[in-house]
Amino acid sequence: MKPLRALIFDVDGTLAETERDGHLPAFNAAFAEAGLDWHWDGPLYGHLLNITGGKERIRYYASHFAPEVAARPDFDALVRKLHLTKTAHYVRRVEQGRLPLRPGVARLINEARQAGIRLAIATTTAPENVDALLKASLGPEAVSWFEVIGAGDIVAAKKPAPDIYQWVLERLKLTAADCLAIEDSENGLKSALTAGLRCLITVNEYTSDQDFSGACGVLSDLGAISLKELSRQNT
Ligand code: XBP
Ligand code: MG
Repeated sequence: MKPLRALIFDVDGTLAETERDGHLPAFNAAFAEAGLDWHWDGPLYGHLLNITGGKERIRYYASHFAPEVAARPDFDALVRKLHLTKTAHYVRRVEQGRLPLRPGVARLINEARQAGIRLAIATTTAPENVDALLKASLGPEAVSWFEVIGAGDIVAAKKPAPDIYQWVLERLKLTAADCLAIEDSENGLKSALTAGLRCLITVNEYTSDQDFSGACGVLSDLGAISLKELSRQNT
């Protein structure tokens, strides 16, 4: 049994309920600001979440629901602008304290730090979103607690591809067997498993009906699991 040496956290849906309370309203605010009559509601967003990456999600939506916009010669520039605007709206919502951490997350992060277990992030979201969430929820020093933050476009192939977890493992200089991934979605689970990691799932309203075959555990949240039990998940 290899001792647990690092926890690698996913962000969206795992650290906080960021999709429902952050990204979705931020996307809609960006569309309105751009004068687009696009409005993503909860059920549609739940479907669109199968596409990881905000820019990729916008592209997918336009190609399927607004082909006339996708055909515009300035579409690439429009996607970039929409995503920058959306990220600004998201960060503002985070900084307003509207996205609290999910149960048990802060406690486990503190317990891991006290136990000398290293921390990292492997997420599809933009790095500025990660910084904002960690600072707003754990304080200005919190970003430095995570030795490696793998986020957004740092890898070309996003989840469910394993690239982001492989990128993080390389910079931690650890093997997959040394670490445990904590995720919320089927895409995130596939990414972690393909990278050779054991993965604990904490479900949320968007992911509760997904297929978590291969996960070492599926929980409603981290509120009741101790670091010791978490360490045992890594055997
Ligand atoms: C979830 C994602 C991200 C967010 C939106 O990331 O797929 O794309 O939905 O963030 P995670 P961006 O791996 O943390 O679950 O618009 O910055 O991509
Ligand atoms: Mg997630």
